[in-house]
Amino acid sequence: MGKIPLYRNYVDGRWQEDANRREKVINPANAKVIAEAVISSPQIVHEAVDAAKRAQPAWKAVPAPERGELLFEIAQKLKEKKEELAQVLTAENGKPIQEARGEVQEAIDMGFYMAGEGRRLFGQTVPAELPNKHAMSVRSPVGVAGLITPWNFPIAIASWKMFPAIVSGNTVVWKPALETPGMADQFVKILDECGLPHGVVNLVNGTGEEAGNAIVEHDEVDIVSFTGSTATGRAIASKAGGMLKKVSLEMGGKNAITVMDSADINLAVDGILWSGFGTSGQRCTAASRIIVHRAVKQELEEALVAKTRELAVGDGADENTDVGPVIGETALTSIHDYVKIGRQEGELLCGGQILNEGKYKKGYYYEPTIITNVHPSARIAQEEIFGPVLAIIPVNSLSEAIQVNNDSAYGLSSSIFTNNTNEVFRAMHEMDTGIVYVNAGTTGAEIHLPFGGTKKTGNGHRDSGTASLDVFTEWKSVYVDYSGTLQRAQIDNNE
Ligand code: UN1
Repeated sequence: MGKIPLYRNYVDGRWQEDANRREKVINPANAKVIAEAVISSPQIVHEAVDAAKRAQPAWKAVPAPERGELLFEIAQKLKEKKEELAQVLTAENGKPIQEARGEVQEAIDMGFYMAGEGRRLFGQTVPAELPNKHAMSVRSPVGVAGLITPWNFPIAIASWKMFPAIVSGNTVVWKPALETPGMADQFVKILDECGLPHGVVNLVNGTGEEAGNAIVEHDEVDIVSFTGSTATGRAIASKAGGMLKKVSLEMGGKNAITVMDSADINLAVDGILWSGFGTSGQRCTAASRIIVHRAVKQELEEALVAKTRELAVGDGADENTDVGPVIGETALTSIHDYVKIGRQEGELLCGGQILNEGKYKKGYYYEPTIITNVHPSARIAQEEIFGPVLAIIPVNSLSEAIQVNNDSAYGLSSSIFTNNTNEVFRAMHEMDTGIVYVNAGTTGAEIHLPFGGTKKTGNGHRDSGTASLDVFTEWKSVYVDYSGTLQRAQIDNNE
C-alpha cells in the first residue's frame, strides 16, 4: 500500500496531529483505505475554542466588505480547484463524480453569494416615535460558532454555515464528519492559502461523542449549527437548551413526490429517479415516498420500474455511473433491514437486494428499490431510510395526497407533478414543508433561498440564503436621540 494522506487538525493557524488516535477513511466504492484522520480529544477542542475566542474581536473589527472580499477570493480558489475537490469527494463519499462536481459548485455559489453580503448585511432604519430621534437595527456577530456537519454533503453544507458565520464576524470551530475529513482538509487549506487570519476557522476532526460534545458543552461556544441525524440533533438541543445557547438544527426528512392525473408522466419519472436514487437516496431532501393518483398509478409504475432497471449502479468515479455506493456497511445493513420490513408492508416492484458479486464485491452497493401499495402509516412510509428505497402510496384526490404528504414527523421538502394551476397553488400553500417543488423532484435547492424544514426536521432556523445570517448574527436595536432633551418614549409622545 502506498503512502496515504493523514488529515490533521487546524488550530490557531497551525496544522496539528493528535498522535494518540487515528481513524481510517474508506472509499465506499471498493472498501479501500484511502487516508487516515486524527481523532481529537476534548482537550484539543478546548484549544480550538480558545483560539476562536481570542481571534474573534479582531475579526469582528475587520470591516465587513473586507471580510466579504476574502470570501470572494476563497470562492475563486474553490472554483479553480473544482475538479480536484470533486475527485476527493467522490473517493471518500462515493457519490457519482457528476454529483460531486455539483456539490462543489454549491459551495462556490455560496462563497460568491456571501462575499456580496459583506457589502449588505442589511439592518433596518425605521421612523422613531419622537422628534429628533433616529431608530435602527444592526446585526452583530454571535461570537464563537461551533459547526458540526455531515458526510452526505461535506463541502456544500459546510459552506452554508461557514460563509455566513465568517462574513458576519464570527469565528468558527468546525467538526466535519468522520467519513469525509478529506473535504474538510481541502476546504481549510484553501481558507489558509487565501490568508484567513489565524484562529478565525479552526478544524477539529473527531467523533460526535468526544469532539462534538466538547463543542456543544463548551461555555465559550455561543452558537452551535448542526446538520445530521434527528437523534443527535435532539441530544444537542437538550444540552444547548440547558445552557441557553443558540442552536440551529437541520435533521431528517421523509420527502414525498405527488404525481397527479394531469402530470407529464415521463417528466415525473425522471424527477423521481433523480430525487429518489441520486446520491443513493442519501440526501435529507431525497424522495422516499411517491404519492400517486390511482388514475395514473399503473402507467407511472411501469415507466418507473423500466427506467430504474436501466440505472447504472457502480463506482462513482466512473463518469457513466448513475447510482454510487452507500456510505458503508452499517448503512447497507440498515437499508436492507428496512426493505425486509417494507416487503411485509407492501409489494416489491424491483430491487431489494444488497449487491455483492462481481464488480460489487468489495464496495457497499444497494439495488435501487421500489415497493408499492404501501399504507401511509407503514414504517417504510414514516421512517427515514437514507438509501435508494421508494414507497409508493396510491391516493384518489389532491386532498388525500396533501394529507398523506403532511402525515409525517418531518417537513423538509415536497414536490408535485401536475399540469393543473389550481393544484399548483394548493400544494404550495398546503404542503407543510420548508421547501416545495412544482414539476421537479424534492432535491436541488439553490443556495440563495432558505434551506430547512418544519416539524422535526429542524428547530425553526434555516441554512443558506440570507436567512442564515439570522442564525449567525444577533439583532441590536439602536436609538440615537439628538433632541438635546430627555424624551420619554411612550409617555412624552402620548400626552
Ligand atoms: C442534504 O440533503 O443534506 O437540495 C443537502 C439538495 C442539495 C442539498 C442537499 N442542494 O438536494
